[in-house]
Amino acid sequence: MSDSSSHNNHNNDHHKTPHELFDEFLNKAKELKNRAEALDLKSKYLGKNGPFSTILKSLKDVAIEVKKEIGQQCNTYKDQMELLIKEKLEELEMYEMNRALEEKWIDITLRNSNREMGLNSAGLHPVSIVQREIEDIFISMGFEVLDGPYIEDDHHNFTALNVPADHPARDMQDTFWFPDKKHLLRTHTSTIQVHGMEMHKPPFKFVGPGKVFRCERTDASHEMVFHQLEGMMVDKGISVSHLIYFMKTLLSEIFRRDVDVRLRPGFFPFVEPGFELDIKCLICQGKGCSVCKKLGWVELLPCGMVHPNVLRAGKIDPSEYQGFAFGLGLDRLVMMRYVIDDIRLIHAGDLRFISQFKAY
Ligand code: FA5
Repeated sequence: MSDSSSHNNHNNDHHKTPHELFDEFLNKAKELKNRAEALDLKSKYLGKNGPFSTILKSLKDVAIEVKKEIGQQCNTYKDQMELLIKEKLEELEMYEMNRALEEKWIDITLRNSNREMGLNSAGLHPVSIVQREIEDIFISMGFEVLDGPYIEDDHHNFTALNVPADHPARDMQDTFWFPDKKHLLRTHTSTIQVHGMEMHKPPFKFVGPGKVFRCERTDASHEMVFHQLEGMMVDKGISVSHLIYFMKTLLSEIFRRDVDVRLRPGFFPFVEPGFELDIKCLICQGKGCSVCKKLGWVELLPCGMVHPNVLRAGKIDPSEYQGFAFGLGLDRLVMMRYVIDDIRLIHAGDLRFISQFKAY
């Protein structure tokens, strides 16, 4: 079909006058959308095999006057067409350049929204996602968020937390000591309790998230560098029921569904009474696996009522003020929430793994 129509066109071209061809050219020139089309039109009408060349070639055998007249006519049209195409090309070049500028225009004052830069939740590390959510939950309940240093002294990591020198509880957490034997990498975020009491007079309530360091053998649920989130509330008349209320709120906000937990006595020198809050392992649904060490339960949220000695070390009178504290295992919580069966995956730094996590 297209073959036969082009054939017809060709035949028709043969009989068209230079004026008709020029008219036709002008009409087509109006429709030109880009430079490629303009160049195409040029070669069709002005090229060696174009209709004007064909007419000029066919003038060989006609009378000299006719030859002159038609030849002149053709050349005038050709010159005009040449000029018109030149102008059209310039015009289209400007238009294309402006359009490209508009399309590729970059507003350098805009904030970068590149996901891979980690600037929105799709690019955040799962520990950061959960940490921020917990911070928001506690901020909404009037808590402050505090920070503390990784390098601590004996006082902040142990003594002020009712763990005097030579106390056997120092061996509960294997410590990375500095060669001066005075400084260490904090083994828990409970150091932030001590800083918090230095900074604030009661009543106060804060959370303190961060990295902690222990010289431990790694396995599916243990890392040497991991994350905890400390919490402390001190006021008049604080009791275990406050503690349980805040822990329940935290877990229901984080999991947004019923999860089985159990509270059992736990020993930590800085709390009395002390509790271990375990969550039924969500990796094996309590059947027993490498994460829960075949127990069906995962230690997640140790907590208790702040020991009077800790309050005293923080210059707070325990007969006037009471408090509760907790030290959430943040990586374990991340594992339970996203059903990750090995803590080492969380910290291996493989972006293919890390970039899968989104906030709820
Ligand atoms: C403590 O570190 C206490 N400071 C917590 C505390 C704070 C108790 C305030 C009472 C009041 P523990 O050593 O059990 O406790 O660690 C707390 C949590 O951190 C554990 O329940 C667990 O979830 C997590 N955790 C402990 N060791 C590791 C590890 N090697 N790798 C990953 N997570 C760990």
